[in-house]
Amino acid sequence: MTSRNDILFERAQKSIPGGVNSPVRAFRSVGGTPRFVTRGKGARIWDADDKEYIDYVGSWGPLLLGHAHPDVLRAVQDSAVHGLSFGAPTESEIEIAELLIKLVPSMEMVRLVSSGTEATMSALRLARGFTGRSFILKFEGCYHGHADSLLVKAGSGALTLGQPSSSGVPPEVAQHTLVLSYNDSAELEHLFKDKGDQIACVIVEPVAGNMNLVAPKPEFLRALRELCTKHGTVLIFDEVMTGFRVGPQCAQGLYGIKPDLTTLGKVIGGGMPVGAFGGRRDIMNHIAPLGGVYQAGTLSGNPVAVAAGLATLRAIQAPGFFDRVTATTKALVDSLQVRAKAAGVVFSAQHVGSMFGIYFRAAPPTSFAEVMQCDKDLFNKFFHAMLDRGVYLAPSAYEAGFVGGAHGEAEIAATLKAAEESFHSLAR
Ligand code: KE4
Repeated sequence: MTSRNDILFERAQKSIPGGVNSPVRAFRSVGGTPRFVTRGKGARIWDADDKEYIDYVGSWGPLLLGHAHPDVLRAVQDSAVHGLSFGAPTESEIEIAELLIKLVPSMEMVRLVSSGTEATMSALRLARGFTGRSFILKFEGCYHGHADSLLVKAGSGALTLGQPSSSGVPPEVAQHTLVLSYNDSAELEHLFKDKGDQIACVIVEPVAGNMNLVAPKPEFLRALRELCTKHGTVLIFDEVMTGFRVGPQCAQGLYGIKPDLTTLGKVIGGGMPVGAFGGRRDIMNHIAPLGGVYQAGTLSGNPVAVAAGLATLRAIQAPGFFDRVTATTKALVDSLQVRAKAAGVVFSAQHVGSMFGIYFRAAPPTSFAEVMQCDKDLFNKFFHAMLDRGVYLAPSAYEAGFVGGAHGEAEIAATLKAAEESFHSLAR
């Protein structure tokens, strides 16, 4: 019988480029037909054929609480009955701003937007306006959304599709984007010695999650902080993915490094469109209407989206939440490696908090170059073997995976059973 996913995908491609509203969803690198999701509950989602999957994508990170969490649904419904959007300030925006300032160590002021891309794009403009400089520094394989300046050697969907530097970005723009290797402190020292006083900002994923997961070397983050301080460069931690994902105080709390600005998204909206940028008050005071750096948004701080975000941020403060979700992720990662070894498959895995990486390579990569050494074909085979067995991993070798509070012993046991069978199917 023809799958409804195939029928829907064929129909979608007639009206939507690639049949999707975000490229990485198209299964282009893993092959096959994307699953059209009809509903989600807890750690599980169902596709158009009503097939059930244990979900490790979680909408690419936002669903830390799991799908359709009752507290979040109630908050959305309670807000929506009073209207969807006003284009005027609301008290809930003050509440989420105060909560983010309380939870994020470096945040003194914060502005809400509607996506991670808007957050990073705005933070970049703010850093350039604050310093009067034009150069920005990013790292190969890191993805910070699709603003022009940032689509240079980017990760995530750009890397997945094999076009890390997007067409359509004028050379005059791209030339101001400097790119170095993630985790390479020597390159960093050399560049800052040469150009440090011309660099407006460094934007970095404090734990890289868009070239698969690459953990930071402690000396790398320290070098970034020291060099930015020395040269008056704004250090931006792009915590759109790591924010409240790697720990209760984000990556900056986990590693004890204070950036000057932080960008957030995903978890802080709980599945609804919320992004944010914030940090030092003396920098944020340059944002309109206070200062000369313009930034705006019709739906910024949307009350229904903020209600979902507030409910999520409050629910994850529950005693033991982060310990439990981190322990579950560790158990998954450790057990996957045991099963791969038993099947004779060259495989490694690691996690930071509740985000994890799996690699068909003997050891977790510590750089973009090492990520490129992973066996992508074997990943693709493993992806489909797991999908067939009801486990939904990210459809790309260059993405991280996510465990949420709804993943329990049953989900982990079922995942490991599917993995054992999948690893053995690879070895054949
Ligand atoms: P959005 O504009 O997609 O909300 O956020 C962009 C962004 C910024 N910074 C980081 C560190 C990010 O990971 C992202 C978005 N992440 C990808 C997944 N790797 C979103 C998935 C997609 O593009 O469909």
